[in-house]
Amino acid sequence: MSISIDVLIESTKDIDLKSIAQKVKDNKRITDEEGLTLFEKGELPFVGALANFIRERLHGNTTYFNRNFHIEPTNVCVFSCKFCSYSKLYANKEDGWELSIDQMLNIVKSYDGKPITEVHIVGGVHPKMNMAYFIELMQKIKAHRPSLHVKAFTAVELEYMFRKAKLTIEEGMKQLHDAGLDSLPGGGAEIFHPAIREQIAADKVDATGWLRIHEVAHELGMHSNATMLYGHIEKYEHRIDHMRRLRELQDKTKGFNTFIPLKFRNQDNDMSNVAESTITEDMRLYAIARIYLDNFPHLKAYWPMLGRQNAQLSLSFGVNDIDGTIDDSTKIYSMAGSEEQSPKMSTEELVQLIKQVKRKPIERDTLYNVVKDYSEVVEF
Ligand code: V47
Ligand code: SF4
Repeated sequence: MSISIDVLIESTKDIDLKSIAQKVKDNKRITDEEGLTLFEKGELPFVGALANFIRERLHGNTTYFNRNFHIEPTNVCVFSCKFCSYSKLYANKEDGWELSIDQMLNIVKSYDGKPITEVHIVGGVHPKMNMAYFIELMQKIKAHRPSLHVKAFTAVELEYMFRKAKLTIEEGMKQLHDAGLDSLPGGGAEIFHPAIREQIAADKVDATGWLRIHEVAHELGMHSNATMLYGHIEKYEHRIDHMRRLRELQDKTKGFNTFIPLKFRNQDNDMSNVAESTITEDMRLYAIARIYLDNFPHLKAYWPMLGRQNAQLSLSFGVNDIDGTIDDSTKIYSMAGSEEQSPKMSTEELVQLIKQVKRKPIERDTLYNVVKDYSEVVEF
């Protein structure tokens, strides 16, 4: 059983932390300064108790997952993010892969008859894979399986596509939406603050561009996710700056579904000299994100990156979603040294993982409509 919020407030000596705990109890928004205070002074049990309180208030014991698969059209990329272990520069493209439309459609067809609700399509930024290419892909996927939710393209891929096609964001987004694009994943956000972004992802879309693309998607009625790549050279203030920009946009559009912190992994990239964050820092970040982002309905732990046991642990630090049953075509993390080298988990395994820590497993679709309650299911 979790600690009572009244006991927590009562027993907290530090006056700043006490006042934050009171705000959480009263369902009031914390300020940027208070967010920073949590990073600087909030120990894991304290922030964890607050995040747990918020999670219970929002979702009870429900933990969501979905049934999806990933397609990565290419790992060839015109950009050169320092943390990326996955991309092959266009100049060295012989080392990379490029899937044709038919190959991608065959991946979709390989899930025919399986109860999958979503395809997640994200890859490198290949100069030849343009608007026309992806419009055709969207149309063919929808013609084959109209009910499959297509969550595709980071703002980085979209900005490049629209720029090459000489389209405004509004025009480009509308064309893709009309062709079948349903929502946007949260990638490419990294760290918005220019002082850090210029050091780790200098040549791709900046914060303003990333946020504007998501805003336009929201204006068209689409939903999206937001990520933050943390645990490298950023400071606490940059994390708060990042989350502040997201919270402001969410106040305006209410179009974000979930926030997904992505732990920096240091294998085989140009930032291998940077140590990875500790599990304590990871859990503190989840908890503080849950407290600060009061207008984000969901907080997701991406289990292929964190590993199964840490994903379970995160459910006690504000997380209410552990993504999906991903097949082993997801390479971006395994190539960077993530916990799961071949991330594949059956629905049964995912359900057991959630039940083991006394949470209620609920399969959702991309927009968090309930597909199936697995609390009582024993036969798969
Ligand atoms: O933007 C790249 C990250 C992201 C590394 O919306 C790395 O449901 C850690 O956005 N260490 C792409 N992270 C993936 C992504 C995503 C994943 C899962 C779910 C959703 C969703 C979105 O992968 C990139 C970047 O931040 N990444 N390299 C690395 N070395
Ligand atoms: Fe390209 Fe994405 Fe890797 Fe950056 S993170 S180099 S945009 S594939």
